[in-house]
Amino acid sequence: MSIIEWIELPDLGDDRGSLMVLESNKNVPFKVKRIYYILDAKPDVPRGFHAHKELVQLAFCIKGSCNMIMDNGIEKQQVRIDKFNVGLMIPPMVWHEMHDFSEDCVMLVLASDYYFENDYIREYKEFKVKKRKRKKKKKRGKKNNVKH
Ligand code: T46
Repeated sequence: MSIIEWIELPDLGDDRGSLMVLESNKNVPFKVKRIYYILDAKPDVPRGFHAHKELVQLAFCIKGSCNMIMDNGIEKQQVRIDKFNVGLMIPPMVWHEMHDFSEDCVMLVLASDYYFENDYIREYKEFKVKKRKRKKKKKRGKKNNVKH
């Protein structure tokens, strides 16, 4: 399964301008509990460098653009978020980094939970260890479910 999942919003606008709508559990595939935005990010100062244990997020550059590196511990991909109506899903346990912000970039992020610093894994080594542990646990679960 790809680590890149885009959510595209239809533009409900008309000749007065564009209009985009985000609705919990409808076109946003989770219940939104928090919204934050990032602006005036410096083009040469990357951000992110963490994974979340449980949090699910959806990120749009409603203005401008930036690169996002997505890394699930096995596969790593870089995409450019550059359409105001196309957001990138950030699932749990995906290491993500934002690079090369355009000067006009306004990033809007919808999150499935309130802010808990405890949910962050900010050390790449720790992220890899946790991924390995989860993989082993999943394998064990599958083995135990095998019918003989
Ligand atoms: C993410 C990427 C895409 C809060 O107190 N409440 C909040 O809701 C947020 C988002 C941040 N903070 C505090 C935590 C830090 O002391 O604000 C400070 C800066 O946050 P951070 O360094 O985590 O910012 P980014 O841009 O590296 O990451 C942010 C989000 O934190 C993160 O969840 O996935 O954007």
